[in-house]
Amino acid sequence: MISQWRLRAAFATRLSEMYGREVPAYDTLVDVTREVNEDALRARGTDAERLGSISRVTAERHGAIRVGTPTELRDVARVFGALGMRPVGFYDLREAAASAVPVVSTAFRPVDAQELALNPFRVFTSLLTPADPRFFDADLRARLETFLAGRELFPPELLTLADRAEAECELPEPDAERFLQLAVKSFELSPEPIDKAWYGELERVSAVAADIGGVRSTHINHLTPRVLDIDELYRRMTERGIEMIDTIQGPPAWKGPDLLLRQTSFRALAEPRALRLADGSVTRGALRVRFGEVEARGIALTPAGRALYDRLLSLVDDETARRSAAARHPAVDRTEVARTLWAAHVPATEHELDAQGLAYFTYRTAPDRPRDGMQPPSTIAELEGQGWVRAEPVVYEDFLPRSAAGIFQSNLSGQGSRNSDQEGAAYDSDWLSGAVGREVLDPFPLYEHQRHLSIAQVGRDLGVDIDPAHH
Ligand code: OOG
Ligand code: NI
Repeated sequence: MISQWRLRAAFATRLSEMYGREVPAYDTLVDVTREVNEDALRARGTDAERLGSISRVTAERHGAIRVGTPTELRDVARVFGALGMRPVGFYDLREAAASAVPVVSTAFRPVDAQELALNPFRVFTSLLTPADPRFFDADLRARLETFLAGRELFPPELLTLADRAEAECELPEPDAERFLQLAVKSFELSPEPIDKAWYGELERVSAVAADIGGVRSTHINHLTPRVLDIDELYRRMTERGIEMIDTIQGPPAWKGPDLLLRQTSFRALAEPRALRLADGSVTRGALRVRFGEVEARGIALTPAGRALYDRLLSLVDDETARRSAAARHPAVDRTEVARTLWAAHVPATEHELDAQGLAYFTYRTAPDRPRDGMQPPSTIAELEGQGWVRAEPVVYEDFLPRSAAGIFQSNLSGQGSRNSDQEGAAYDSDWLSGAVGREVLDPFPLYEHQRHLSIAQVGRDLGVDIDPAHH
């Protein structure tokens, strides 16, 4: 029998092999990532593993896919449900991006700590919003929905196997093999010719809309390895002559602990695709859609920490705009502005982040705790201060809407178009839960739950009732 986590790990590995064959630059990215991680491990020792063992980090990937309809999204949920992955988080990229990105998204991922430690594979999944009149008029919407209703992304055999794997939490070896083959195949780039006029019509609205609704299948858009030093990775990729996007999204490089998520990518590559012309003939063309992303993960922030992060993002925007307006020289370095603001507003140690309730930590009983028969104290702060417990950071397992929009945007060929006179269609997490047919989970309680479990365990270890409040 192949358990869910083994199925998930095997799927991630095979997807990686397939994507490396399709996009050779991805293999370069993975090689450079491995080198940077080995160097980080040499330089920083066990500290480099503070946010996950090197075996977890080396295997860690997130993919990105894009689908067109709620029905397709439901099938995606079945395929990932087989791998023990659930939809977590709601991201509205229509609002976060300046160019036309008519999608709302979630991420499928494992939710409990044990499963995440075994293999944290996750997939950022975006759903097209044809009902948003800022992007699609009634006529285009109708034709788009008809087109989407007529395609099948996943063969029924795959979905049947997926349902079984999810219900039984495992599959017998031959079925697991069949499941993996069919699942990986569903995310390959299709050789089927693309209707050039239809693709072009959608592309004028949005390159993302064309990538989703202009073709008859889905594909993996990128597969992202995790790196321990993203600034170093950016330098080394650039040295190798690979063109990177301008920035690293997310928090700036700074002297404090890694927080949330930092991401960057190499630019979308022109890939040969067969195009069908109006007269029915097929010609060779090229499309720039898929890119290579890399990420560095940090500590998960609490709602208060996240509010601080969001506030800093807008402060950075305002301050950059203010300085640009005042400067004769227009190139104000946003990164520099961000660094200064971070240093001024964010506590630079794990201990302070925890003490101020800004980030999530779990606690475990210290092996060298006092053994003098004294009664342990009952707050986390005292237990930690007196050497009874150690705090360990909880890694951020999710995404950031503004970064995601930045990643989408810096890889789009055109801006697309948006009719801002129209009122946008409203979507939220509940709507998406309805579309996907499963509850889209809020990430914060998941982190909170890990924290609580650890506090309960410490309480049992030490025989005390611990107050779970943040310090
Ligand atoms: C998804 C872009 C966002 C991330 O890691 O934030 C993303 C896409 O291009 O489909 O992958
Ligand atoms: Ni991504």
